Amino acid sequence: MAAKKRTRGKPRSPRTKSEVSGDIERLEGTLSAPEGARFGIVASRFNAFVVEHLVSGAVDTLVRHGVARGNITVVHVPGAWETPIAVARLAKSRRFDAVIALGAVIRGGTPHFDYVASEVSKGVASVSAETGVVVSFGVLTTNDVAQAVERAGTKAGNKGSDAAMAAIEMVNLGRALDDAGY
Ligand code: INI
Repeated sequence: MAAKKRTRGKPRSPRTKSEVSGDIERLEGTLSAPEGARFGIVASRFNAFVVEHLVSGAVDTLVRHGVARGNITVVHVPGAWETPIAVARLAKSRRFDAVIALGAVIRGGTPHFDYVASEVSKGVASVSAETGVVVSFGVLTTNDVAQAVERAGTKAGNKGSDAAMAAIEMVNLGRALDDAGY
């Protein structure tokens, strides 16, 4: 069976791997910079010694995949709790194709961690659901400092970089879905 008819002409850039096998159409975002796409990063200053490595990882990944530095905006907030409001402002401005939330919530001796971790994850997820703008989640929630450091560019990779890759892929997937008329 033929692939579903594209309604908006040829994609402007190779942003999707599209493959039809049998009756199955597959659409997947690529990892090359989506043409002209703008990325917002919201980074918390709390636990900055960790978060700055997430920011560097995210920026480095965006740039290495072809995003122009001028298309990246980094917004700093005091702590993870304040992240959703800034993510929402960027998303609702409609001037960003994707927003990347970065932070580090590290468990302490009180229940404070649970409130902050729960609200930042729910808040960021709701912005994505409400606006339809791609929001990727690179906020660490760890039991201790060592686990955070491991995920900020040492032995467990860099979750800022992972979040940036997810953002690129999802912007490309969104454009592919637009092209396919979905
Ligand atoms: N903010 C963080 O980003 N990470 C944390 O680990 C953290 N802890 O554990 O307290 C944290 N708290 C601050 C919070 O995000 C707010 O900035 C603060 O409560 C003021 O609203």
